[in-house]
This record gives sequence, C-alpha cells and structure tokens, in this order.
Amino acid sequence: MSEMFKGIGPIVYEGPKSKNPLAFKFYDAERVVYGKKMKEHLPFAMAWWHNLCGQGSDMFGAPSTDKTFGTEPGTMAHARAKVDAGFEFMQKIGIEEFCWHDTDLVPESDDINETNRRLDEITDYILEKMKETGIRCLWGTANMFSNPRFMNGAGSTNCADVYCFAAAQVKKALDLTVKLGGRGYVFWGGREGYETLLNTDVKFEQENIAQLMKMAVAYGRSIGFTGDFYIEPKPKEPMKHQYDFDAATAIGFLRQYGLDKDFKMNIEDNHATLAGHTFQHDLRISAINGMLGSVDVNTGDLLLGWDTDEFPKDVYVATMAMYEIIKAGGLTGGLNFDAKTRRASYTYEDMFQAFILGMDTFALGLIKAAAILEDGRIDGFIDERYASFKTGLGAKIRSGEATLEELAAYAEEKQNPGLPGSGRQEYLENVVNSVLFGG
Ligand code: XLS
Ligand code: NI
Ligand code: NI
Repeated sequence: MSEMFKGIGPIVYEGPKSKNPLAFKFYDAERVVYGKKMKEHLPFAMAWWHNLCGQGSDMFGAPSTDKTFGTEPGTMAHARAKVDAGFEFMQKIGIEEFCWHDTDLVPESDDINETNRRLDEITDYILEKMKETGIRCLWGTANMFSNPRFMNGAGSTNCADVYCFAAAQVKKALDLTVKLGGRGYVFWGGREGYETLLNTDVKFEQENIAQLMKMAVAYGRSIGFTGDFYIEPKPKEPMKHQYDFDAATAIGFLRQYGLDKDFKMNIEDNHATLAGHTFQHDLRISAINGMLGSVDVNTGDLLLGWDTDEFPKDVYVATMAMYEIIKAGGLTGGLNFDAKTRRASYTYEDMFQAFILGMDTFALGLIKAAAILEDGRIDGFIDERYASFKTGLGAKIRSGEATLEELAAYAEEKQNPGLPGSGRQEYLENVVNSVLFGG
C-alpha cells in the first residue's frame, strides 16, 4: 500500500505562535486541562462519508475533489483504498476513532446478500487496520435515506417490504458495529418524516419507527452490543418535517415508547441551529435528561438555511459546547467531525487544514470553557440568582411540601413581590469576553 497523502503530516502541536499551516496551534493531545488530557476531553472522530467519500458535488455541480485514491469508483478496490486513505489520514492527524454508514464502506449491490458479503470483506480489512494502528470505531449506522426505496422513510415508510429492508440493514450494521467494537449505534432519521399530511398517518409512522428501534435494541443486546443507541435529532432536510425535530422532541419520543434506557442523543451543531436553537441549548437539554451521549461537531452558516456541515471555527460556540460537556461529566461517545471541506477547497491539504481548524477550535473551546468554570463568576451568578429558593417558602416549594393556599396567603400578606432581580445578561457577556480575551 502506497502513501496517499504524500508530503503531508504527521500533524504535530507547535503552539499558538507557529505559522506552519500544517501544525496544531492549540490542540496538544497530551496537555492536561481541567484534570484530564485534551485528547480525553476531546474524543475526536472522523466521519467516513465526508472525509473519504464526499467529493464536493452539490445540487448544481459535479464533484470537485478526487477521492478515487487511484482506483475505479464503485469497486471493492476503491473501498479498500478508502480504508487505506482513512487510516493514513487518522494516523497523520492524530484521530483515534471513526464513524461510518454501511453504504460509505462498500458500493451497494442490487442484491442485499451481495452488499452484505462486501461488508463482511471490507470490515475484515478494517479490523486488520484497527489492530495494526490502535484506531477504534466510535459508532456505526445504516444509511436508510439515499436509496430511492426509502423515499417515504425507513421506519416510517408506507411499505412493509421497504420496512423489512430497513430492518435488514439495521441488523447488518449492528453486526458490524459489534464486530468493529463500536461504542455506539446511531439512528439519524433523514427520511423519517413527511412532506404532506394529505398522505400521512403520523401516529402510525411514529409507532413503526419505535418498533424498529425496539427490535434493534433487542437484537443488539442479544449479540452482545453493550454500547449506547443514539438518536441524532434534526428538524428538516431532506424531509420537510422530520420526527426527531430536536433533543426535547426525541427525548419525549424515546420516553413515550420506553426506549429511554437504551438510547441517548447524538447532538449535531448544525441540526440544533436548523431547529432554531443554539448548539448549547440542545446539549443542555440532553444533559439535564441524562441523555448526552455523542456529538457531531460541525457548524452551519447563519446566512444559509440548510445543513452546510462546515468544520467548526467559532471559538465562542465551541467554548459554550465544551462548558456543557464538562459540566455533564464528559461524553460517553465522542466528537465526530460530521463536516466537509468547502467545494472550492478540493485538495488533500485542504482536508488536513479542515481537521486542524476543527481540532484547534475545540481545543480553544476546551481551554476557555475550563477558564470560565475556574473563574466561577458565571456559575456563581446562576447559583445566586435562585437563592430565594434555598430558604423559607422557596425551599418548601423545592421539596414539594408547599401548598397553593399557603403560597397565596404569603403573597396576599406581602401585597407586592417587587422585581425578581436583574438577569445581568450584559454583565455576564462581559465576563465571558474577559475570560476569552483577557489573557
Ligand atoms: C445528516 C446527518 C448524518 C448523520 C449520520 O444531516 O448529520 O450525517 O450524522 O447519518
Ligand atoms: Ni450528523
Ligand atoms: Ni447533519
């Protein structure tokens, strides 16, 4: 096997002053921040699909990037070359885990039996590479949105035959996740939703999705999968209305169908913002429900209303994300770069630049989040803001001992409560700026 990314890497840490474009300025894997090594706080993963399969095509234009790796696309030779390229890339950039869809790994055949045979063959090869390098599998998933048979959904399809094919793909992808030692299994419901209620039975479809997930849990546990199942919420695209709109919706769905013990969230920045939230919001909602599992780190573009899957670059956003993750006690999953280079960034070097950007941005986010926590003013203020619930009637409300009559009697006696205390938002924003940029 010959070197694919000739003359590039390994990428090492050179510090903030370095002008070397192919070096980390902030990500220093072994550096201890807030009690743990950076690489432990930041379990980065590579997404097979964007990095090894994505060729820069868009709805208006043909591929701009050559990811043939010297082979004929659509062949097993190409599938193997992607494995070679992927492991070389991860080793050079210093990433220890990867995520995949079944269809990223091999070309799909018309016959599912042949596709499965190819999957067995390629995962044998991947397993060899894993043993050689120590690189691991973060999570696997089944692509149940690209093939036209899934045009009306997979779990939510109107057609029982299609549903069976979805089940077969989930079964196989679970087998492979276990084979590769994957720590998680993802359901992203890209086509699980609807375009119009004129042809859709929403309740029926949601029950069927839940049933597919229940069967997946039963099967997964029966073959020794001990990791977490994840739902990756997204409000829209490709479907107009997707059932897993955001973390709150997905968590409610899991609880309704008794799936909440086996599932957690895989939160993606760009999906949260499409749902009209911040990334931090969906991380928080997941965390307070004990369901913050894994994260797809990317970013959208505030000027565009779709999933642009850009590499993270906004240190403020990364800081708030890491603040949530640290406070939640870390991730059981990882930080998967579900992100792609821009269409016009079509060279191999651009792939490395993109990961350097994402990893440095999150390293900065980690350093700054730790600084906010150590500074203590933000958390101190929040604590103080609710202080009236620590004693007296406030404490009784919290412990569930208060009655409506007693609270009303207090209010009537007091006549007027006054104002609840300034939220001091601008002050707090000043605090964040001073921690971020005050040296
Ligand atoms: C698409 C999703 C997808 C999932 C895996 O928007 O982010 O890439 O992460 O199916
Ligand atoms: Ni994603
Ligand atoms: Ni996405």
